[in-house]
This record gives sequence, structure tokens and C-alpha cells, in this order.
Amino acid sequence: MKLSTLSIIASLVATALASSSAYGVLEFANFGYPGSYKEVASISNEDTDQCTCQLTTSTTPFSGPNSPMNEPVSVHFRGPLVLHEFAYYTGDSSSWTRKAYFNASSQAAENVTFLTTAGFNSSCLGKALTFADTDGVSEASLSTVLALGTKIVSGQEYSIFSNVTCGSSGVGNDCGVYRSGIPAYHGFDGAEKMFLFSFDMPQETSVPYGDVFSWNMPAIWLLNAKIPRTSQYPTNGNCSCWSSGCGEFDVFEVMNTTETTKLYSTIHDYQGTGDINMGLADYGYISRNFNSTMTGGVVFDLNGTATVFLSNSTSIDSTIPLSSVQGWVSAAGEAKVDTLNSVAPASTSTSKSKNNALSVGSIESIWTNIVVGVMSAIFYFV
Ligand SMILES: *[C@@H]1O[C@H](CO)[C@@H](O)[C@H](O)[C@H]1NC(C)=O
Ligand SMILES: *[C@@H]1O[C@H](CO)[C@@H](O)[C@H](O)[C@H]1NC(C)=O
Ligand SMILES: *[C@@H]1O[C@H](CO)[C@@H](O)[C@H](O)[C@H]1NC(C)=O
Ligand SMILES: *[C@@H]1O[C@H](CO)[C@@H](O)[C@H](O)[C@H]1NC(C)=O
Ligand SMILES: *[C@@H]1O[C@H](CO)[C@@H](O)[C@H](O)[C@H]1NC(C)=O
Ligand SMILES: *[C@@H]1O[C@H](CO)[C@@H](O)[C@H](O)[C@H]1NC(C)=O
Ligand SMILES: *[C@@H]1O[C@H](CO)[C@@H](O)[C@H](O)[C@H]1NC(C)=O
Ligand SMILES: *[C@@H]1O[C@H](CO)[C@@H](O)[C@H](O)[C@H]1NC(C)=O
Ligand SMILES: CC(=O)N[C@H]1CO[C@H](CO)[C@@H](O)[C@@H]1O
Repeated sequence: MKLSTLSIIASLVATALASSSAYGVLEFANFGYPGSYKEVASISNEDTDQCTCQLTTSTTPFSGPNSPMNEPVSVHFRGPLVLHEFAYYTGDSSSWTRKAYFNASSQAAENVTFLTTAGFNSSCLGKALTFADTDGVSEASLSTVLALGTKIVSGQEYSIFSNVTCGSSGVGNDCGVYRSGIPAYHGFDGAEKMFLFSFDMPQETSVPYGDVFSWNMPAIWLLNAKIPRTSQYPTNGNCSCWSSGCGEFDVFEVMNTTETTKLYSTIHDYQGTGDINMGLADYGYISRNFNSTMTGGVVFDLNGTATVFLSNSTSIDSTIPLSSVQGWVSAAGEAKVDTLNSVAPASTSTSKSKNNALSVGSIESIWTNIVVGVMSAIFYFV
């Protein structure tokens, strides 16, 4: 009995560990559920130490494929990273149509606004969003295109929004409540959408190890665009809808300074989990190529399938047949598919956990799996 329990435990541990391995494609199936979150209702004294925020008492509902990421999202980049091209597409039954585009070499900048947090540092909100200059991280006085070859280093970030300006700040308005004084733009909308990227994630050489928390941890991720417009890294969780689950999707993310060769994908919401910090990780990873340009992205389809891939066949054209994208994905290598739980409508819980829009840990999730697996094996055999 003991031996067979042990061997089951051993095989569960082996399975859990082996399941974190290199894939060509990371896929979440059954993504989206009927849920809700709480928006920021007000921000008070934002430029003083008395800075506070309040969330709405009522909840904002969402449902349908890919929810809540069917809401408008902003696109975020962390170094070490060089962005060559970015595109946002919406789909119909036969093809993807490009609705936003950045090309560093041609300096094309269609329906994109580069923002960065180079503004005033408030005690509850952190640094304010500003227009980003050509280097991605300095403040510019108006919308400016990222320069060819711009490399951001560890710890540096910028984001891309659409060029559609927000109406006035307020609950129920087009962009909800946002921080006063920021350049406020809409995110990229739609349940059926695709983001493609051409980028480098080179080895960090400019910043010494230990100088920043996120050393050599590049990432590309999506946030519900309401998050950065109030506060991406608040010290007070009531200053963002993140904790209550308005949504984050990590597309390509190095999660740990000791695992810099692995790009993970994680969803942060409450679809079948109570732990938004850990979120829903796909236990596979895509290998980071340090030495050459990577192309690929994420496809959200109307079946609620979110597919992350890298493929050298990716061509960021103005229209792309659905079948071409399917071809790139199926040729990209083995897929690690994570089917999410279906969740009945429920009231939103407000997490007390640390509100860090990029604190994730699929390694922790693997250990949770092992512990849960071991516990169930023990209960099964007792
Ligand atoms: C990006 O711009 C470069 C330089 O103009 C051009 O060669 C390349 O084809 C463009 N990429 C796309 C996808 O249009
Ligand atoms: C937004 O981008 C589109 C596509 O490039 C362009 O036609 C439009 O003029 C831009 N609008 C603004 C306000 O810049
Ligand atoms: C912003 O101010 C807080 C104190 O309110 C400080 O802890 C933090 O380091 C500052 N952040 C930056 C980026 O200067
Ligand atoms: C720019 O992106 C926004 C956000 O998704 C979209 O509503 C708008 O139609 C796009 N503009 C163009 C010119 O495609
Ligand atoms: C957030 O809002 C809730 C409800 O109003 C309140 O109880 C809590 O103290 C607030 N948290 C902070 C850190 O201000
Ligand atoms: C990275 O992961 C390793 C292995 O799980 C762990 O020992 C280490 O503490 C983690 N480091 C950070 C910075 O999270
Ligand atoms: C969605 O699911 C249906 C039924 O399984 C399938 O026929 C269809 O190809 C799927 N669509 C996509 C875009 O994957
Ligand atoms: C893509 O091409 C680069 C060289 O340009 C190569 O290093 C890399 O392995 C290729 N990636 C895939 C997925 O084939
Ligand atoms: C072939 C090659 O140049 N490989 C290099 C890729 O980048 C890593 C990290 O900087 C180096 O260790 C390799 O030598």
C-alpha cells in the first residue's frame, strides 16, 4: 500500500514537473465566463499623501467568449526588448483585418499611441501615464512614434493604446474613471481579435543583476485598459479594477530571474480560481530566442480559444486569411492546451492580495498542483 501510494505520488510529481516543458503553441480553451468586477469610482487628493480611491459599490458585469479580455485592452512591453512591429486585427468569417499598426523601420504608426509612466508619482497611484518619447520611456508633450531600434532595458516599460481619445472621466462613460491629467485613450476592442508582434528579447547586458526587481525578465502582456488609466501599480488596491478581476492576459512573459529562457502565458481573472495573483497559467512555455527576432502573437477566437504562438512564417499584413493564421499555428509545433473551468455567474470577491499587475507564478502553480495531487492520492488510499 505504502509503495503504491509512493509510486502514485512520484508519478504525479513527475507529471506535474514534466508538464512544464517547451511547446510551440500555448492555448487556453473555454476562455470567458459570466462574471463581474468593480471599477474605480473616484480618486481623491491624488497628488498628495492623503491620496485615496474608492471602488464602485455596484459591479460591472461581463460575459461571453474571452471575457473579460473582450473589453478594450492596452498592450504592455517590458525590457529587455526591442519592438520591430506591432499589429491589432479584428476578424470575420474569412479573414483578419489590421486595425492598428506600428512598423519601426517605416515609422508607420496607424491607430497607435505610445504611453509610458513618466509622470507625477502619487502616493496611492504611482507614476502617471504620459506620452512616451522616441525612446519609449521619457515623457513627450504629444503622441510620438517609437524610434527604430529602440531597446528598453530591464524594469523599463511602455504601452500601446489606440489613437481614439477618451471622453470625460466618469463611471459609465466610455472609458470609466481615469486619472486626471493623463493622455487617456481607448484600448483595442473586440471578442474576436488578434495581436501580432515582431520583437527581440536579448540577454540583459545594460543593467547589472540586482539593480531592478525584474532583471532580464522581458514581457508582452494585455491589460483591461481601465487598469493603466487609473493605476497600473497602485499602493492601494482600490485604485484599480485589477484586484476584482477586470482582466490581464500575459502573452510572452519571463516570470523569474532564474528561468530567463522560458516565455509563459497566464490569465489573471477569477475563472475557476480565487487567486488572482497566481491566475490561470498554461503549464507549458515557449522558448525565448535571445539572438534573433521572434514573430508571433495571440489569437482570440469566438470559441473562447486564446492561442499564443511564435512562428517565423508570421507576416503582419493588412489582411490575413484565417487559414493562414491557422497554418502558422499548426506548423509552430506542439500545443499545450489548458481548458479552463466553466464558471456559473457569481458575485465578485474583492481580493485582499497584493495588487501588482504583473506578479505571477506558474512555478508556484505547479507546486500547488503537486501538493493537491499528493493530497488527493493520500486521501484516495487512506
Ligand atoms: C515595415 O517597413 C519596412 C520598411 O519600410 C518594410 O520593408 C516592411 O515590409 C514593412 N513590414 C510590413 C509588414 O509591411
Ligand atoms: C488614427 O489612426 C487612423 C489610422 O491610421 C488615422 O486614419 C486617423 O487619422 C488617426 N486619428 C487620429 C486622431 O490621429
Ligand atoms: C513613488 O513614491 C513612492 C512613495 O510614495 C516611493 O516608494 C516610490 O519608490 C516612488 N516611485 C518611483 C518610481 O519613484
Ligand atoms: C482603432 O482602434 C479602435 C479600438 O479598437 C477601433 O475602435 C477603431 O476602429 C480603430 N481605428 C481604425 C481607423 O481602424
Ligand atoms: C478600499 O475600499 C473599501 C471599501 O470602501 C475599504 O473598506 C478599504 O479600507 C479600502 N482600502 C484602502 C486601502 O483604502
Ligand atoms: C525562481 O524560481 C526558483 C525555482 O522555483 C525559485 O527557487 C526562486 O526563488 C525564484 N526566484 C524568484 C525571484 O522568484
Ligand atoms: C469553433 O468550434 C467549432 C465547433 O467545434 C469548430 O467547427 C470551429 O472550427 C471552431 N472555430 C475556430 C475559429 O476554431
Ligand atoms: C526562427 O528563425 C531564427 C533565425 O532567424 C531561428 O533561430 C529560430 O529557431 C526560428 N524559430 C523557429 C520557431 O523556427
Ligand atoms: C549562437 C549564439 O549566438 N548564441 C548566443 C545567444 O545568446 C545567449 C545569451 O546571450 C548566448 O549565451 C549564446 O552564446
